Amino acid sequence: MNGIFTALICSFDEKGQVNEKGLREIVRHNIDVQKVDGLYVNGSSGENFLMSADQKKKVFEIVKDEVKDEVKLIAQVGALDIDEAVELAQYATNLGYDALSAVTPFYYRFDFEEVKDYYNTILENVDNKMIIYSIPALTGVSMNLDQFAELFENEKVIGVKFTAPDFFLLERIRHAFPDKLIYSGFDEMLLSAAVLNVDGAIGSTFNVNGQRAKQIYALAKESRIDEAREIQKVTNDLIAEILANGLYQTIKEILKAKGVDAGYCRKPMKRLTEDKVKNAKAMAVKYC
Ligand code: NGF
Repeated sequence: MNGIFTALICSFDEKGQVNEKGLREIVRHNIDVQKVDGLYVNGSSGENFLMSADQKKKVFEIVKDEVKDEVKLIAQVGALDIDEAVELAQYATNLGYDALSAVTPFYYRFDFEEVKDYYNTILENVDNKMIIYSIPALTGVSMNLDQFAELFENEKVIGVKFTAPDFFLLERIRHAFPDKLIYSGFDEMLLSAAVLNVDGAIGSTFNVNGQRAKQIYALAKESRIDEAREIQKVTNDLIAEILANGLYQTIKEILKAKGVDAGYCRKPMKRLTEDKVKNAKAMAVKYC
């Protein structure tokens, strides 16, 4: 389960329905062109929180059918409706997903006991492993070292997708839990996280920049930091342009420029203006 995992984007048609052909093409592009080690399915980048439970199941099914056993698959099943989270966890497990992940429950400012109960409830109902999805900037849920330690007490909790710019906490978790899997969640900080000896990374921009991410990660593991820094610099030039232009929409437009039917985002995410589509096409030529 180590290495570079793409946080898979999903192709939707003009009406916001899952575009199966496009989704399969995105999966193939990630495996055949970006050559990533695995896919993280139905995360933020997959527009998970904009989809119905049936759409999420459809995505899990199509992706597994396309991938078979070519790369590792992590299913993000977190949902505010805990029954839905359990149902999705069981569904993805039955399909053969290698591990589950669930975002910390958000919106109602749950206390830590409630967060812990959420993970334990999912895991009591499914025979699979769990990677905590911690992304405080979007959920408002920050956990300290002791709280991660409590979650890790459940042996089925095998790691964390750590999407925060807190390298002090990251180092403390690494030091305290050498046997848990830590995935870096911010692509623009991959090198810094890799130097702290994370086990891999999960990111949206790997859909279009996976090859560079793999190089950064491999070079860091070999302590070839100057070379890795050069590639992180080009990567961050691209990420800065993507973020300024509209994150998921731009990734989709870059993929379209490469011949992948990446479709549109679901509402309320907006369409890119013509100028921004042009910017994305220029990024495809310059970087991808
Ligand atoms: O898209 C976000 C929101 N974060 C992703 C990743 O951490 C989570 C990150 O790759 C994710 O993609 C998922 O759950 O599907 C950023 O997009 C990237 O570093 C650019 O900032 O923060």
